[in-house]
Amino acid sequence: MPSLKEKLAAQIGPMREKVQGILKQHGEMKVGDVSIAQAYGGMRSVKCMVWETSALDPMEGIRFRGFTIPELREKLPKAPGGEEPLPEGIFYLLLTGELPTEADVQEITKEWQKRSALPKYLIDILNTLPVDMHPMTQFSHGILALQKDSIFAQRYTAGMHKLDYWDPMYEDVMNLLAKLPLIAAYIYRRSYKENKHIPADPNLDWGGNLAHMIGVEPAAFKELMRLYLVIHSDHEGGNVSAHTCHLVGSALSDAFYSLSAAMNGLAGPLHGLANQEVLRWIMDLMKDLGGVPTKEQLEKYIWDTLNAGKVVPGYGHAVLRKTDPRYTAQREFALKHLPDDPIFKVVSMVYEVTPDILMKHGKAKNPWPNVDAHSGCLLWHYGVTEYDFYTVFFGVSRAMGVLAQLIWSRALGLPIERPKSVTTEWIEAQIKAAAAPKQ
Ligand code: CMX
Repeated sequence: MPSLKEKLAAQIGPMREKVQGILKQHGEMKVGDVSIAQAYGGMRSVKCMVWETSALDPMEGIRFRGFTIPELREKLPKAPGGEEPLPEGIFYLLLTGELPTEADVQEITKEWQKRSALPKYLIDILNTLPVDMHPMTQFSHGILALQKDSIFAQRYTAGMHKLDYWDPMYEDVMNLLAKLPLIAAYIYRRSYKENKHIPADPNLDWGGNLAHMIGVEPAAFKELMRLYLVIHSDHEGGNVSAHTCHLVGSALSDAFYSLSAAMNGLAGPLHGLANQEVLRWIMDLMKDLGGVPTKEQLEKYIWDTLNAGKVVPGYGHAVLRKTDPRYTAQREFALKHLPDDPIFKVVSMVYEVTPDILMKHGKAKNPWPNVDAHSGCLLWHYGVTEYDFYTVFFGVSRAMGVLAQLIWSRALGLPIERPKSVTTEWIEAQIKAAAAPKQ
């Protein structure tokens, strides 16, 4: 059986040839135009980036290398006795485009265990941070600190051929992914559990170990972690965390610089931080309304949120135009494992009433829930109630997608990103020129 790295190495040559052929024969073919509204409006739908690992359809939702979430829940290898897919399997798929065997997945588990030890300097740096610093800030610091040991940066300084970039990038990515659950758990336990830490269990997989080191032992929570880490891993290339990783990496910044930057984008409330905002909003709502609200109370609460000029967290999306399949997967998990949980009840009621209200409100292009509308209630159910931490789980997962793509970006020799910006003055001049009578 070829190792993951050997498999990847064998794919890189043919893929390089394919891309070079496309560029040579069709490089001038147009794939889209950009309007003034898109230039001012966050570049929505502008096709200007290649992202191999996943693709997002507005109506259907995400496909990872062509596979939907239900397909992956069925086809990816599971932990012994488990029903949810192992995150190691999605990483294999994202990187190679092929479904892994049980043996492929076990190899990754072992490889990540081997590379997982946190260096003392990292622990020392984390220990200097205020314990009440937001966990995402601590997480970003931790990832950045590991840059000290970047193999890519060392090999670049020593002098490396362009065609070899992918190799040390692969090594850095594997080292970084191996360590992320330990960094996350370290931050969680120092912030909320009196700095008392739980060592990794060498018999557990990557996701199961994260659950274990957080300190939540029920088997169902390990299953939740595995599902969570799979479904949050990638969402094509244009979202803020993915695009940030891609952009920073294009300057040949290594995986540590690139992922740390990506995490700073994920920490924004319109992106990954929305998962903590959802739980904060639900907790405030339940406090104000004295528990699970009536439908009328909930409708009024949502209108009050909108009328106060705030967003309903967990609803809307820049690309999706229907319920996010990542939401649906989590709802299925809740219906199976925690159907009577009061917060799940509120989440379900919010799902019943919010889309209609957002449609009446008339602003959001997508009134349906996204991934973040559901994740917090599952974590809360198993006792992870510190919702400021939730985006770190998202970050551990998102690292797999953006770093798999980062390896491919270096393998394909994608250049430094440098789109063209324009001024309002330039735009006005274009409008004037277009309106002038033709000579
Ligand atoms: N509640 C209230 N208003 C909303 C809204 C919501 N959930 N979603 C969109 N809108 C508003 C926008 O703020 C915007 O208002 P203005 O015209 O006043 O600026 C208007 O509707 C149009 O926005 P849009 O084109 O539908 O949405 P965008 O592509 O600009 O933004 C998103 C997408 C996700 C940032 C937005 O829907 C939002 O803020 N949702 C709530 C936060 C959230 O759940 N984010 C997580 C997204 C998933 C993820 O990345 O993790």
